[in-house]
Amino acid sequence: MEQKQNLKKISKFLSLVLRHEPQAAEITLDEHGWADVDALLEGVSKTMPIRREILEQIVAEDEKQRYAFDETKTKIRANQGHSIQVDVQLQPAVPPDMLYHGTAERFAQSIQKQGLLPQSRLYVHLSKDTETAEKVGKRHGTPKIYTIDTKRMVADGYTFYLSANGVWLTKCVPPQYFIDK
Ligand code: HQG
Repeated sequence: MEQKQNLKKISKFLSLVLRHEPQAAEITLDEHGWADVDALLEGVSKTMPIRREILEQIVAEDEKQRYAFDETKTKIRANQGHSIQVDVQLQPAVPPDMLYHGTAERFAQSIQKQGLLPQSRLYVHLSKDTETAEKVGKRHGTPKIYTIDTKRMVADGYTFYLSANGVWLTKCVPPQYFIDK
């Protein structure tokens, strides 16, 4: 059994390869974000050798369910979080009336002016509860949580997507949809 810390390190590298820089493992992703599992294992082995069973364990046990195999288990992709242009065939879905975005206080001034922008990623990531948003925000510094009036956004024609691992995504959130608490 691999140590938890080691699995985390591998998972981080997988995120890099499958969301942002496939070239880091000398592989390519297809238009739907899929990587060939054999090519990935071989490419990754130059940086950190991993066995297929370990990859399977990470896909099954990752705490955020970040990755998925296709039905044949010959392909793997990240469920969300990409910065490169791939179409992971997200399904539009109707969100709960409110969603949350965790960020850092130091971004608040800019967010208040511009709203939430995807920055380097394809979408703005929204959480279904404040606990999750808090964790996301802490990654960047002292957390600040925005409550979003998604009901009104839907009424105004904005589209939302639910990723395979339960993250809500949308292209942008203009500041008029922030609910002041
Ligand atoms: C901020 C993790 C200034 C935004 C998490 C965020 C998530 C602005 C940062 C997923 C802004 C981008 C994504 C504006 C947005 N001015 N700053 N107008 N609009 N920002 O990492 O949402 O562990 O790209 O608030 O759990 O923090 O990787 O996005 O702070 O689900 O699987 O710009 O990544 O998941 O940061 O995180 P990120 P995020 P994983």
